[in-house]
Amino acid sequence: MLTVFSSSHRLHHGSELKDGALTPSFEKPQRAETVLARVRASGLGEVIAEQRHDRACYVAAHSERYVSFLENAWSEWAATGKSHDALPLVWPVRDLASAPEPGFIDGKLGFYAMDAGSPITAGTWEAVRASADVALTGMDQVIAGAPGAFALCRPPGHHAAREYMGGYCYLNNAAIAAERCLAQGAKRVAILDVDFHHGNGTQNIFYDRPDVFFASIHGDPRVSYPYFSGYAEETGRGAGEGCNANYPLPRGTTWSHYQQALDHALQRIVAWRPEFLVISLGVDTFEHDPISHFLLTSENFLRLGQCIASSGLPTLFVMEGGYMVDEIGINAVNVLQGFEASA
Ligand code: OKP
Ligand code: ZN
Repeated sequence: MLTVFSSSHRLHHGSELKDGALTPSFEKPQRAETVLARVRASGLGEVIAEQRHDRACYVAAHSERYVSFLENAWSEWAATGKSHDALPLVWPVRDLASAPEPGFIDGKLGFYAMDAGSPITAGTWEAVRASADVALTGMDQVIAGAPGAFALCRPPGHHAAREYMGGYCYLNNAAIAAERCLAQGAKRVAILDVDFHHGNGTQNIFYDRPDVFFASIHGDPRVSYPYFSGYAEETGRGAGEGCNANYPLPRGTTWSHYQQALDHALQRIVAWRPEFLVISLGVDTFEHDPISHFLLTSENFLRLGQCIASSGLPTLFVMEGGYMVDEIGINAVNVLQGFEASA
């Protein structure tokens, strides 16, 4: 299987506000390097660089003003004399939700963010757009006939909604890839999110859409980030009613229980008859992940890839989370090798 990788991811390394303290982000450059090293060591296949895509490919999944914000945020922040990471500190909650976009960077940061987990640094935009280009380049391979491809994206994307960043995510790489299929003539695309955290951003982007089916298996939002979405009752809206499926699972979930949700999600996807499948591939469901609470083993990730292959769909794997840096390469590549062994 072909892997797409961009060295530009190294331009993005920042801090997050965690448990009340500013600390180096769990989402660090070493993550992508570890996965890349495992791809090469395992002989998975060729590794190619990303091809630059038109900005319109990003605006397909986001609003014009949000993409402009991402492009300009660092220079507006730096213009106020600051050189450390930009993080939001005030948000438009409930009764303030219809406020207009502020004209100053401190206000814009909160307006376009769901949390203080997505720092903007000098190199962030260049890394973010390269990550989206990695997903687009991988999707182009699958559209051209590859049965599977791996977009080794960093930073990740599934928490990024049409108009906000959050949870280490800025542009929604999986959503941008799905929009690419539709722009190239596909009628129906499915996205399955197996990251530990609910893919709230992807759900937001496609919530009222009948042409994209979104399913997510994740930690129950009652006790797990992002806390405010991912309930089973969220099934889509309007023309998109019935095209959204959430599988919230308790802390401590092991493979046997996980696999039941996975089989159900895949059955629903196959019955919906999509032309392409995009997997939001987080491996933070691993038993030793430092910020998550499922108990999958490295061997279980091989099974996960096999189950995905059983759908028989052309599949793009898009890297999302996974923070046990010593193991994420093994676990991600296990999914891909499990897929290839049974494709
Ligand atoms: C991004 B991805 C929990 C802190 C959560 C943000 C997690 C973002 C995860 N104590 N911080 O979905 O892997
Ligand atoms: Zn995650």
